[in-house]
Amino acid sequence: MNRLFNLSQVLILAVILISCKTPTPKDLSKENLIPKPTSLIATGSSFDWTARTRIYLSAEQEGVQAIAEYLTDFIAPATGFETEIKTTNKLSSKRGIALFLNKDLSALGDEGYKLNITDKRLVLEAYQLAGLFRGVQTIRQLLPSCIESKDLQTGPWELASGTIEDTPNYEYRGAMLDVARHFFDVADVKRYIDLLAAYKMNILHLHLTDDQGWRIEIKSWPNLTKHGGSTQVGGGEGGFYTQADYSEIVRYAQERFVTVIPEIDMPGHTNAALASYAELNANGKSPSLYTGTRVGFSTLATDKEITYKFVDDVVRELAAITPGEYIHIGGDESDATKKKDYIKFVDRVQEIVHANGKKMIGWADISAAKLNENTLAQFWHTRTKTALNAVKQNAKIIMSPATRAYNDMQYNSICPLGLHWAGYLEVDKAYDWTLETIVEGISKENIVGIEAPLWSETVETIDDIEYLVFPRLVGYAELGWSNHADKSWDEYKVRLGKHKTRFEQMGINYYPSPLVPWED
Ligand code: TNX
Repeated sequence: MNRLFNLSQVLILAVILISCKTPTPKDLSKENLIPKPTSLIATGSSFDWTARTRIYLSAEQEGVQAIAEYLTDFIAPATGFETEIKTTNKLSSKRGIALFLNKDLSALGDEGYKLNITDKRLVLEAYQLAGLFRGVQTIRQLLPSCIESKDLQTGPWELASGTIEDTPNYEYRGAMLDVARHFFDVADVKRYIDLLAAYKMNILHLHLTDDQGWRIEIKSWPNLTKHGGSTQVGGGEGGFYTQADYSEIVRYAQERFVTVIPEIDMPGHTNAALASYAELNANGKSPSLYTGTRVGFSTLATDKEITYKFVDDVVRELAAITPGEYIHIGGDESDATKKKDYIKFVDRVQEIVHANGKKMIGWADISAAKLNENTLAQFWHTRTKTALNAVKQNAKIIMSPATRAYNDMQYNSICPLGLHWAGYLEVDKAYDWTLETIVEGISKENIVGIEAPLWSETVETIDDIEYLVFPRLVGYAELGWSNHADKSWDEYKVRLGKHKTRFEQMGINYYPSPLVPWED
């Protein structure tokens, strides 16, 4: 037969064609990254992640392998690729993906990273592991949205070429979840952590106790969960985390470079504890469990020694399973505690927290007491005096102004979930403010960062959580991370709108605000 080419010639040609496939021109500056990176230079080409792409690590960098595996696990369902991870000491000569720590990049800090993408290589480097992990989230957003799918997709998996150098503006970027008013199980909390991590947030504040429920096992006071954890708002069955459950949450968060900050709200918001142990009550009698939504009616007996034994036991057990440096002691809305008793209580609790090797956070109401310099005050309501008092004492502020940062505020008057005591909070209002100008007299050097609380009086399921949190959380992530001079709602809303398919592929039950130009 008179064939033009024999089989081996065809194969050689095919290999040449595949390896010479011209990269699709792509414009990195047109990608819709959230949070917006610090600096970005586009080079007009693209890197094609194929089934043959490998990830190279440099030998002996502990922890990098786990991040590479997170990335390969993440892309596996949609791409079907089993990306090979290899260690090499010739990193710079390899085609493909390289992931490594670089001790010369200390200027990037703990969470900054550098990404350099050409048609042949994708290089992610950082000073610390957290930086690599944040950079992986950028890689994630540079891939097509259907990378988020759990089902096999066709690709191609091209990333626009260029260079990104990126560091966070604020070190504290968090979200709170109230698991006391309604309880959420470990799987729900993991989902919440995944959503935070996708947008480079680094703090999960768990509001573990309140009038309606005590949600963390304390071995020396077992009735707290046995009785105090047995119900929730509306009278449902409630629930609690064993210490092993909590440790599992902490571990899962750590893998995503998210720090868990546990809150035990005191001396008010304590009905569940008071119902569980009569001796914590001033009159020595236990109240009934409470399943309504009023606030400000309960208080620990601040002049009984047993109260401080209780606080010490709780803080000690919690500190032992909390690797993060902070314990949150609540301190809000203690309307049933006399002011002088409240001050004495906060002073003593601050000492207890320190004696157990941790630093204290409290809602800014705690600034009535004498705050240590390493205590953080979380600003939440419109009484700015609380935050200004804390700053006067050299304490730093976590910004959570209810009118702007409360994920449990309704978007508008027909929103089926949430409250509106601090006003309605549409997605534009939630984004269009700055941390350093929201309270007069408090500037950047006084602020550690931002936190968006989600109180759960009206929130019962993970779908409910997602509806209130998305898309506002994405904006909070940007407010904490990015520092771009041209920040504006009009620019941001377009970028946000382009995350529609991504949200859908991630299975997020988001609020499709009419103010956002959503685009497939
Ligand atoms: C006020 S904000 C509270 C919470 C409520 C919340 C509802 C704060 C420190 N305390 O007890 O759940 O309002 O938005």
